[in-house]
Amino acid sequence: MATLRIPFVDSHTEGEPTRVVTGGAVPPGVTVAERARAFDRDFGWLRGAVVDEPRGSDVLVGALLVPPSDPAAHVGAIFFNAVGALGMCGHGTIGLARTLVHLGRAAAGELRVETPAGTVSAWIPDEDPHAVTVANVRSWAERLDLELRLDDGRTVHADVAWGGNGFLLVHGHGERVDHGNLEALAHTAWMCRRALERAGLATLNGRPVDHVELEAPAEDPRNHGRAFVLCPGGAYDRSPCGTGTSARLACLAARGQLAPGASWRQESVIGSVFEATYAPAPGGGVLPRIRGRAWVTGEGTLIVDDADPYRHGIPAAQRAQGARTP
Ligand code: PYC
Repeated sequence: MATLRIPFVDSHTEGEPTRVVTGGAVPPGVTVAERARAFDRDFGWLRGAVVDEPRGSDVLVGALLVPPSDPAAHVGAIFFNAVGALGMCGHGTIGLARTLVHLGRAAAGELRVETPAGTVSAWIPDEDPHAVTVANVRSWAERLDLELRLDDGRTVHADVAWGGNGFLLVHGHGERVDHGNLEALAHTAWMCRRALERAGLATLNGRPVDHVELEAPAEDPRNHGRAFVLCPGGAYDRSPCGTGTSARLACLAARGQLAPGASWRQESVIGSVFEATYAPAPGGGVLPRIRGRAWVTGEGTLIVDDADPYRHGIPAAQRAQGARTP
């Protein structure tokens, strides 16, 4: 019987986990975007083995290290979750940077990471063993103040924006954005996503608008905003979501509500915080910078035994109903 061994390092970024796969399979392609398409097409077995139950969960984001095509990049990374490859992942980039420091493969300074959405920089400071600042890809507001009618008759207003992934940012939803209200938040977010699909507006930049951010005022007076973020597979982001915060900066900038260089502190639904700023981007939109903290939580080897019926994960259809299901 063959046994595949997959080395990994786990971390969490402001509560949201990342599992970096440090060796093994490399999907074919030249750019990381091409490799991510090959990953989605032919490497479902690896995705399932790394992030699906029983080794992982819907919450977990994987990061597969691949060779970059951008000569300026130090490393390539395909971020992925229960559904497939992501365009970019802010919390994942922070976790990846801290993981590479932990492994002795990166040091204080700039780490450039090619992702499917473009090359981003992770700035690793000398003075703080957990912080990383990510200079994300260009982000922009595609539509502001869409009116959407939900299945339950509510009307909400929402923006569509790109932050490395496609986001629907919803205001006026009437939900309490706190940890005690997760079921209602997930239900409302799914209804928003369905309403966007009905409106025929669920793609942007050739990618799905599959992340939903329910906005709310900050609870802590030191912060500026709060959000519940529903990820494509149905899990909610425990961190404030780096690409989601980038999308929010783009909308704030488009409305003239946040000046370049001004600080925006975004709370997650569990109260963890990313600190963000932006510079105007040539060609429109913003260039976000997101600062957060990550901790390495484990390292080891996944064992994928040919005799194990769930070696490539438990298929979604067989998993318990609940968070994944609208
Ligand atoms: O931090 O960008 C992010 C992210 C995307 C999905 C989960 N986290």
